[in-house]
Amino acid sequence: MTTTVTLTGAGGQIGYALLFRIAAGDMLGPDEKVRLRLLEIPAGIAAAEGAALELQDGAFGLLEHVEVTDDPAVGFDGADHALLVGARPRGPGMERGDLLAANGSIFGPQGAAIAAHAAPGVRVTVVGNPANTNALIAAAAADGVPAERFSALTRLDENRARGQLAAALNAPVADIAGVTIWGNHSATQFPDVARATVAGRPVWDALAEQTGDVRAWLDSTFIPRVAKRGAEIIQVRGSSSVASAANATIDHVRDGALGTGERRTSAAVISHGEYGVPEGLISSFPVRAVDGAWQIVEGLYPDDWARERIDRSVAELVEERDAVRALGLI
Ligand code: NAX
Repeated sequence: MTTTVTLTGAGGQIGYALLFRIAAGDMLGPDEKVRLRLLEIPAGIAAAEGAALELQDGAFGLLEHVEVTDDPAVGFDGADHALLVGARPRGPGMERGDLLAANGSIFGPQGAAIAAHAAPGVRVTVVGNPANTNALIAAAAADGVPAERFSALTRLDENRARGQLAAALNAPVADIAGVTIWGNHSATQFPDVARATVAGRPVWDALAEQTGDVRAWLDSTFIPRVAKRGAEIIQVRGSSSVASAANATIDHVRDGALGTGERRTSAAVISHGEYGVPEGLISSFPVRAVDGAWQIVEGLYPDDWARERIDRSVAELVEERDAVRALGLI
């Protein structure tokens, strides 16, 4: 079997970090051959072509073919997985409305091209920001492709949260499970540890021993650190998160494709009203992946303290949806 993977923004930083891991089999497994389609805008074509040369030099046994194009019809042709990484960053003086409009003009046509050219079972992962709303725009434009096939990345936030818990509890990160990211991939997100465990024991109990007042620690230290980690990376590294973002994308797509079993993770997927999140929003939830499809895990009722924080992030998603609706983008 050969899987066709389309990557937009393939000439960018995350693209460069992703391509070699996909070719090495980290995303779809060590037995799955891959055909790569690198979709860029004209300004990014040379960088994508350079990456394609290096892919050839990697002599990856699983990599069957690489195509570089600036034509979405060619880029999405036969795509089984579309990774939408390329996006328009916020420029100086750009208002939020301008940013949403600029990205709408990318993700709308890409959604339409996916509907027209991708494989019938295509699965779409949106990384480019604002990721949730870009996914909403792409899904709305992809006539005939169920919105359930679209997801946006909040796995980086979950991985960051697990990393912070591991550090706080002085435990191996592999022992931390069951963290949920709710809402928007933005500073309003709510990283929820209420049902998280460390080596099978409730994280909450371990944190209580460590911090005394768990909620105070979450509010003052943990939540802002996770939610603003992107800014921290920029400040320390002088450049945005790249390898960790690519790693989370690999984790997300691999889980979606190969399944999670009983393990829960987080992804932004379409709401059917679960947990009171308005229907039709692409919001982050606790999820599992079964038979190639994301399923929201129900029954993990948040308490009032968590509810308030989830509602705040969901309210931001409603605002973003209303803004793109007013712009005629959905
Ligand atoms: P770069 O600016 O390095 O690369 C973006 C690439 O996309 C450029 O090569 C550009 O030419 C290309 N591009 C722009 N419009 C395109 C279009 N219409 N079709 C195809 N390609 C197009 O950014 P990079 O650091 O790679 O980040 C990519 C996106 O990921 C950004 O929007 C960034 O905000 C977002 N992120 C999302 C994260 C998440 O967790 N959801 C975390 C990391 C990252 O911040």
